[in-house]
Amino acid sequence: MKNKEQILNRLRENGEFVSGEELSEQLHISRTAVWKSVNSLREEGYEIESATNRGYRLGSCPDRYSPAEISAGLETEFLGRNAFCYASIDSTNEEAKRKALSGAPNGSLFVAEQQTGGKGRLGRSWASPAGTGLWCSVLLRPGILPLRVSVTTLLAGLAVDRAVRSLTGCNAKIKWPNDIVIGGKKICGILTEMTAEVDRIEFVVVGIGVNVNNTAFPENIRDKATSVRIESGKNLRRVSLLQEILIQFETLLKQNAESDPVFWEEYKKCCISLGRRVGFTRRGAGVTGTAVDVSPKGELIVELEDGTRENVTAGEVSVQGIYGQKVE
Ligand code: BT5
Repeated sequence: MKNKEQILNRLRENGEFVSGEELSEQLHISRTAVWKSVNSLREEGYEIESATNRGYRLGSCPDRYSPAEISAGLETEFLGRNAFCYASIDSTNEEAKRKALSGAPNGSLFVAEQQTGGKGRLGRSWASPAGTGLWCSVLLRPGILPLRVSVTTLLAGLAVDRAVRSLTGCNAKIKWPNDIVIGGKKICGILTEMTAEVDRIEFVVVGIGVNVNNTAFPENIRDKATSVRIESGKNLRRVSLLQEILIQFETLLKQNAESDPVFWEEYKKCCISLGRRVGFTRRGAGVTGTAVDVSPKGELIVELEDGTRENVTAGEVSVQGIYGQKVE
């Protein structure tokens, strides 16, 4: 561990003033080295108070993604324990896949301040400007996956929903299968990708994009995108949101939530698609109906005009009347 990280840990653990002498003794470095590290931490945005004869005390920490910030107070067992942070990257999903192929462990987290090639489903792009959002991916190896991989997206969706609700009090809803919306606009999208051999899943990457502190959006998504900041009026610490999502997601994964009716009850309560008109394609033809339920496999159950019901998997389903209109 670098001097800087060790000093940060000591100050964080202690919470009060720690003398330069104590730090230098504990870490076996000179007082000058302590002082240099403190200054370097200040340059990174850490507020570190110093007082004669008392030493240094940690004030606020920057809202920047770093392994030290992410792991501070993170109460997970494996999710996010191994964190890779980038100032800029093409796509955290792509990076997660690259690192998965070179052996990154289960639960590894990839997070970037900015993505230059952020992706949505079906080749769509995901706007990922610097400094405002949470653009991250987690790598899951088979042991921890739900029986059906598609359910993983739903678990991640509920984890984000719970985290946003608990940190902001906003009435965040899930648009089946992979969007989180507040007041009719999208704050989050989830992209789950799988790498498998004929009979065996190698790994799954769950990419989560949340608009956290954005105050404006590009023209093409302005009427359907919003952010936690816009909806709650609060500037949320992105690292705290990330930690809460990781805790919630890991809890759901470890509980095998999809085999528990209580999970489905909560999911359906949050699912804004139910009771709405939806459109999807069946054998190349457009079909419309009303979404009435979600199956235990995570499919959307749609009632067609003739009263028959169809189970729709997460392919291309459009839910009408959500974006661009207020939904309570
Ligand atoms: C999604 O796709 O909603 C999945 C988005 C996943 C993004 C994360 S970020 C971290 C990880 N790394 C990646 O490269 N991706 C994942 P989809 O349902 O296809 O929605 C995409 C559509 O949402 C676009 O066509 C736009 O209309 C709209 N969109 C793009 N950027 C947006 C944003 N920042 N906020 C809200 N809507 C957006």
